[in-house]
Amino acid sequence: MFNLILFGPPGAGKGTQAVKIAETFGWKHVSTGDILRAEVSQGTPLGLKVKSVMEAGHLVSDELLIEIMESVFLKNSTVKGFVLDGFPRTINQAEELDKMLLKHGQKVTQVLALEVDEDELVKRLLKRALEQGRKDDTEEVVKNRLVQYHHHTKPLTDYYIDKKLYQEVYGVGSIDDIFSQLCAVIKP
Ligand code: B4P
Repeated sequence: MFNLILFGPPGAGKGTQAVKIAETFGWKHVSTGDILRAEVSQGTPLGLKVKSVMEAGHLVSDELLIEIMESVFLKNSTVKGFVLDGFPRTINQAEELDKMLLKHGQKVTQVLALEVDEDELVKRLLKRALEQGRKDDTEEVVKNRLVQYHHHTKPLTDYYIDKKLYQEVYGVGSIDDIFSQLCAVIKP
């Protein structure tokens, strides 16, 4: 099983590229952001719990995310690979992911990080706010999401560099060009 983590700040294009990678390689795309948004829109107990946290641009608790991911792995034990988009986002999540995979005789295979400068990230997310009206794409919340990223998620870079799994891909340019660069470095 190929376990690819697509890493990067909010707005880096993880979701955009993860869909294309999953389709091309026949892997399962798992976006924790999409999973949580679906819970919110369906008004489930989990959705009610996380709605205000997400709308403020904060991270949902590690406990909940780990529970969600455990059930994703259990339900998809026969897939050829996963493209993880938006998970892990904290060191604790990364450690728990390693443990979860180990239980099934698996490990993280590769971590690809999309590198995009902050002005471009803010521009993209504010554009999406106009187009899609996502509640966490307002200027104030976007700034908070970037703060959360630098504080909680960016430190994962060293975690994966130490494991020799981490590779950067420049994430500015056309979606197709970035996709080609990603495909060139994915080694299934
Ligand atoms: P996510 O849904 O993961 O939100 P994101 O980081 O903004 O990534 P997204 O996939 O939306 O952006 P993308 O780069 O694809 O998370 C939302 C919230 O859920 C978090 O804030 C948190 O509260 C919660 N959450 C999720 N996972 C969690 C976890 N593990 N732990 C705790 N909490 C968690 O695209 C951005 C925009 O750029 C799009 O409009 C796209 O069309 C555009 N774009 C993409 N590529 C482009 C390119 N090359 N050029 C121009 N525009 C481009």
